[in-house]
Amino acid sequence: MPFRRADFPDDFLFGTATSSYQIEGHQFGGAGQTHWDTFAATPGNVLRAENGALACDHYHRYEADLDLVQTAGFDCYRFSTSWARVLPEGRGTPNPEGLDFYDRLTDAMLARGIKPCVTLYHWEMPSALADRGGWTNPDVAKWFADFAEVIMGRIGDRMHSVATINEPWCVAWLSHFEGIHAPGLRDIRATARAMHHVLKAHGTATQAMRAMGMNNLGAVFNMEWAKAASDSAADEAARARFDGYYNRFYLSGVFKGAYPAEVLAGLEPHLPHGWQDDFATITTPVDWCGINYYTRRIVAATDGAWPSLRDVEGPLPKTYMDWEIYPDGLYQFLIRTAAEYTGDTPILVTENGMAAPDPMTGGKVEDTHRIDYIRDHVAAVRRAMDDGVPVKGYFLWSLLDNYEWALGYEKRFGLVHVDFDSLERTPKASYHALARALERQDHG
Ligand code: GBH
Repeated sequence: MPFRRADFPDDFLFGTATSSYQIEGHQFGGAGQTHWDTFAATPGNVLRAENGALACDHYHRYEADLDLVQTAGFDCYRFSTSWARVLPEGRGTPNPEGLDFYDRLTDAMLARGIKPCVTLYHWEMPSALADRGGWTNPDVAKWFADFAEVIMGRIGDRMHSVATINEPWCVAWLSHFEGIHAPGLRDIRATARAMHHVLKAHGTATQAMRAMGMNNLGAVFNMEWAKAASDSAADEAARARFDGYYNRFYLSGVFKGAYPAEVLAGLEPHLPHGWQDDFATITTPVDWCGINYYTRRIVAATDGAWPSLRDVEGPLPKTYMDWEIYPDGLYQFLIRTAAEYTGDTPILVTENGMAAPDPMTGGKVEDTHRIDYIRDHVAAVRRAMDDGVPVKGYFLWSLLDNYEWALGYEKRFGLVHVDFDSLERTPKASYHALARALERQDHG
C-alpha cells in the first residue's frame, strides 16, 4: 500500500485528474475546431501526428470511467471543460450538446458520491479565437470570462471547486516561446503577452464567477524545482532566472500583484502597454491554490539564445518522460508557496504522477514503479502538512492513459491502462493499490 487514508485528516480529499482534450474524443458532440487539431495536423509537431479526435472516447464511456473513479474510492474527480465543445466559435451561440454533456457528467459524478472539481481551460483554444491571436489578444480575458459564465451558468451550481486555467506557464511559455504546444510559436513578444493575458483572463473570469455567487475558486500552477548545475555565479543566476520564469512569475502576479525582478529584467519591453494596471484584476482573491508537480530540472548558464539557460542531465532515476524522480521538490514547493505566497490559503496538489511503458502481460499491468512514485510523493505532502502547510487534497494524474499532447499516445500516465485499438480499460496494479490505501477504516 502506498499510504493509508488514516494517515490524513478525515476531510483530506483524494482525487484523480484528467482533461477534456486528452480523453473525451473531440470529434463527437458538435465541438468546434481547436488549435490542437490544427497544431497536430502539421507534420513535425506531434508524434505520429496523433490528435484528440477519438482519444479515450470518454464522451461515450464516461459512466464506466466514473465507475472506476468511484470503485477506487476517490473523493473527487478533477476534469476540464472544452471551450470549443461549449462554444464552437469561441463566442456566441452555445452548442446544446456540449452543455448537455457536462451536465450529464456532473450528475453522474454526484450519483456516485464523487465531488466535481472543474478546470475551465486545459489547453484547447477554439480555433475561431486562436485565429484572432488567442492568448496574445488582449480581448482574450473577456472572451474567457464570457465562456466561464456560460459553462458555469449550466453546471456551476453543482461544482465542489472551480479552477480557471491549467498551468499558465504551459499556456504561455511552452506554447509561444518553446513552440512545443499549440499554437507552436517561438516569439518572445507573443510569449510576454500570453504570460500577462493568461493571468488577466484568470482574474477576469474569477470576478465574473464571484458575481454569479460562486465560491471555492482557485488557480492551478505547474512547478518544477530548479537546481543549479554548479556553484558558479552564472549557473546560480540561470537557476534563479528559470525559477522566476517557470515558477514565480504566475504565483507572484496572482498573490503579490507584481512580477519578479529577475523576469522583468528581460521581459518588460515585451509586455503589453499598461500591464501594471491589470494587477487589480489579476489579484482578485482566490479560495485555494493548486500545484501540479512532477519533477525537477538542473540548469546551467549558456551564452546562447535568451533566456540564457540550458538543461543538464541529472543523476536521479527517471520516468519514461526522462524526468528525474524527486519527491523532495514537492515538499519544498509546498513549504515555499505557503511561506512566500499563499499563507493560510488552502493548497491542493492538483496533479502528480508518472509515465511508464506499462506493457500488459497476461491481462495485467504491474506498475510497481508508479506505486513507489505515489508513496514517496504522498509522503512529501504529509511531511509538508506536519510542518504546518494547509494542504487539503491530492490528485493523481491521471485516471486513464491518454493523449499526452506533443508525445501522442506514447506516454502512459494512467492508473488504468487503455488499449488504444479496442479502447478497453484495465486497472493497473497502482489502481488496486490506491483502492486499498483509500479504504475507510470502520471506526466501529
Ligand atoms: C501536466 O503538465 C499537464 O497538466 C497534463 O495535461 C499532462 O498530461 C501532464 O502534465 C503530463 O505531462 O518536453 O520534457 O520539456 C505538467 C507540466 C511542463 C509537463 C512542461 C511537460 C514539458 C515536457 N508540464 N513539460 S518536456
